[in-house]
Amino acid sequence: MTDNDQPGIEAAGVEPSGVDPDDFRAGFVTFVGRPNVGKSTLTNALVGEKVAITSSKPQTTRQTIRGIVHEEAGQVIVVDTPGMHRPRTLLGERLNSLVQSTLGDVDVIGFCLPANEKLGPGDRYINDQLDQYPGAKKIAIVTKIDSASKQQVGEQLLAVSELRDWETVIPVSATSSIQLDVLISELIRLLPRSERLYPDDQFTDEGLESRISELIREAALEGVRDELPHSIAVTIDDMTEREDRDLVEIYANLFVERDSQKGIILGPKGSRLGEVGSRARAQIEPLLGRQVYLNIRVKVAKDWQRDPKLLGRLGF
Ligand SMILES: Nc1nc2c(ncn2[C@@H]2O[C@H](COP(=O)(O)OP(=O)(O)OP(=O)(O)O)[C@@H](O)[C@H]2O)c(=O)[nH]1
Ligand SMILES: [Mg+2]
Repeated sequence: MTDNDQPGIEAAGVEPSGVDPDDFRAGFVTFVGRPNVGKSTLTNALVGEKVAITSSKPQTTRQTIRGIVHEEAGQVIVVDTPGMHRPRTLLGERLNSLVQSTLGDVDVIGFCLPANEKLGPGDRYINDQLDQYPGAKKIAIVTKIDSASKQQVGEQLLAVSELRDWETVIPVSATSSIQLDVLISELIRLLPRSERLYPDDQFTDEGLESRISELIREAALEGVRDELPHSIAVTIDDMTEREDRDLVEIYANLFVERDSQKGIILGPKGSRLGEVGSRARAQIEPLLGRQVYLNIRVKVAKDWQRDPKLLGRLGF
């Protein structure tokens, strides 16, 4: 029990909660790491709302997405980024440079490394890149500790500690909510004193259309294998509120790179696409608070990941 919990005893300038309003902190944090290490899942868990899509396929995230964590002591703006990797396509190169341009602007970089995989060359490559951003404070986050043994977690913490002089190293699990409060308070501690940067009720700055196209892509990623996840892109053609009914009509395009992939996405008699549509709708309806009619057209944009013109049209 602190003094502030006792009725009538309040230090000057300190609110009953013990938070000094003059010490409010706010700023930007970016999670970086290899694809699939859990950056977006962690972003969502901290924000408390799904602002970024996640999947078991590497390279799920393709844009920087801001999620806002509101706490009494501060506001953490988490910038979720694509995973960094050795690029094999023009898309891969664009994603890496997107991450690099984000890193130059943030207060804190959180390097995510999974507890259940030994530190490898991909991690060392990213760690070396971090030298280019002396302006950002750097912490290491050992993710997915629920899926590793105590010994594995211990060994990973040790290995990670040796990479550089981190401000702190924190083991967490986003899916089992372990140590997320510790991570948030450490992040706030490392941010500059600042006014709130976003209104209290805002959790992301992603536009609605972009969130919807991402939810469709997430639904389409489920159950596809090999190269196909990378080949999927989704755009929204049209979104119309029906005046005669409480309904929003959404027309989306789902792009793949080859005719053979189109067949896989459609499935026998279009059954697979139907499942993708209902999975996506189940997520979009609560987001809009409305009933949704969703029409997804599957189109081939040949080798779009390597085609500068098509990449531009798809928003990269
Ligand atoms: N067991 C466990 N799995 C997790 C945890 N966090 C994420 N995952 C899983 O790891 C996979 C990848 O998660 P994402 O959050 O999409 O990973 P990412 O780092 O954003 O991946 P990219 O966007 O592709 O770079 C998904 O299947 C998640 O469910 C965790 O704390 N524990
Ligand atoms: Mg991601």
